[in-house]
Amino acid sequence: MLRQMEQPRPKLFDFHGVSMTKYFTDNWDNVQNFKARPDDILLATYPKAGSTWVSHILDLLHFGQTSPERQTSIPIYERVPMLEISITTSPSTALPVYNGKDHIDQLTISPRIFKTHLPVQLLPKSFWEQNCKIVYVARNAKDNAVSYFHFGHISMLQPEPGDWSSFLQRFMEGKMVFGPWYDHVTGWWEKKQTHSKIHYMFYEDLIEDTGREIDRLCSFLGLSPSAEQKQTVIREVQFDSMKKNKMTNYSTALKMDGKVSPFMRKGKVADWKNHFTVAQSEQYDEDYKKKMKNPTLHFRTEV
Ligand code: PPS
Repeated sequence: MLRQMEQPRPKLFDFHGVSMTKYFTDNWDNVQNFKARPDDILLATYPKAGSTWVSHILDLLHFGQTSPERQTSIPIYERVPMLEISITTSPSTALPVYNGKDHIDQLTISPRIFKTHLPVQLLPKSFWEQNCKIVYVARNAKDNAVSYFHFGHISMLQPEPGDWSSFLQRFMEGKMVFGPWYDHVTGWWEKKQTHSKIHYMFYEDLIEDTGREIDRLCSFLGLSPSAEQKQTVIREVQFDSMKKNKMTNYSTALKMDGKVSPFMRKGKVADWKNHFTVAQSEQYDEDYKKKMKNPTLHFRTEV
């Protein structure tokens, strides 16, 4: 059997018009038949937009007072599992069998909180039928691309990222797991205009003022934490706290090689400036203008 980090990387293929790898499609029929509950809270993001950050915020807000042992004993990716992930056995893989949908079905907490990276058009219909609350987090494309590039080096569930310039080209072409960033953020943004149960957040806003964003989130969720509880949440979700915390920094995750690059890498806005050349940035901005046509959706590439 191959060792964990020597596994072959998965291939990208077209799946209902979106690039995917088998780890997110193998359990597709079950995922599409998922039975949501009206009080479920779904966190949706494009990969690398801050889902772990907001997972921890949501978990602390709901269970920080009543079940504090959760935060010290269960890794964040198990407290807030991912719906579509599915790892099945094969002779060439050393990964344990796991699927997010079964995990969620077995959760005994209420409300259940779980996440997805699916673009809006692929979300199972039960979420709309049950009118669940959905929190969407978006991050500016340049930083999102940089974070995704580094993640490609450590996640065995991703295709090889290649060098930065070829990765950026593929990011612009939408040849990424979960498809084009442009369609993802716009699709969810447009859905929010007609669906009141979607709270759309920006990573940059969270960086700028975490307390303000937690207040907005609480008002969407109908939560009223005490001032003290809110301060505790703000403190525990700071980048440095989460980076040190084994239950949030992914150091316990088998499918990642944190020695190459840590999961909690930088946690900043505008790190793209350390990766994009001037020419790449200009070419990118040109292409961005063509793809991002909705005048109401704005991203900040610095704060
Ligand atoms: S994943 O793999 O899709 O679940 O990744 P995701 O959690 O969505 O995104 C990872 C990036 O979010 C950063 N992060 C944070 N930034 C600021 N503050 C806090 N607390 C925080 N927690 C996670 C993480 O560092 C990744 O961004 P980069 O730019 O790579 O550092």
